[in-house]
Amino acid sequence: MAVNPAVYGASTRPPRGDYGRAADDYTCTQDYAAYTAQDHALYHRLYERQSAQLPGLASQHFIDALPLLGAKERIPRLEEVSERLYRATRWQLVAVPGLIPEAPFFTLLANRKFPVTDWIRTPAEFDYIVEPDIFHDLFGHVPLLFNPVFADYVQRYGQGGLKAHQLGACEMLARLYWYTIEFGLIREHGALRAYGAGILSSAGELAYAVRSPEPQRLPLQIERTMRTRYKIDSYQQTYFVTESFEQLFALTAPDFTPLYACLRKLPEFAADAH
Ligand code: HBI
Ligand code: FE
Repeated sequence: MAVNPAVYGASTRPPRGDYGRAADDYTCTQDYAAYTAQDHALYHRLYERQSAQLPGLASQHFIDALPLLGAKERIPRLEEVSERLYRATRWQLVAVPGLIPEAPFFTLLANRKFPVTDWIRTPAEFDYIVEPDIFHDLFGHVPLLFNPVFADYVQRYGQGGLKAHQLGACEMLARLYWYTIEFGLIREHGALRAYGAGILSSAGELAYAVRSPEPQRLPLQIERTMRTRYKIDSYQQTYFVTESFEQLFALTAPDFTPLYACLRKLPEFAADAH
């Protein structure tokens, strides 16, 4: 695939969407030497901006685990973080070229391997990026994989995903991912906090999700999340609040097969339905 110089500048790293370098399971190697000084500086700026606004807004589990990512001044080596993570919860990190199809994505999660996109956004995308990049995947997702209960939840989600794939129910299960792993809120000591990676890696949505009177916040309920559509190009209008990671894990214990059959007959909720 040709490199678009307008997007990639002088960087020698492979372009986003270059899946030619990926193995059959969609994993690739993190070409660490290809990151430019500008790439590392951008990671540092993103990290500084996000970490400064965590107190009072992010889950304490997330805040406590964040330093385990290592130095904030440069893009981490995935292998180093992976080794630390493996010692903590037996999860590993693998590099991927970007979004991958559902079946291989679920297979990795079911095997306690978290796919991390290996490229970083451009400086022009400092405030907003459509696809996940290494900052979203690492900063947003990896800290909570150091939490044993949350880590088990993500694995169980992957196992459920493989089953949903066979049942043609990925859309319903993807909503559960969206409203928990990406945009979940949690109540900690009576206060609302964010644990979803999409919120935690967003410059503006963190304060909005936790504090704004605008969006509605519903108690986490599997049936309702699976019936609720979501927007990918704006802040969420509905968030779901869990009481604990234990509750999250317990809610996903049942086999969803009969639930999918039941939900197919029910109407969906719009992203902003009350
Ligand atoms: N691939 N790399 C990557 N990261 C994701 O978050 C991701 C994906 N493929 C599929 C996918 N997410 C969604 O279908 C999940 O909801 C279920
Ligand atoms: Fe994500």
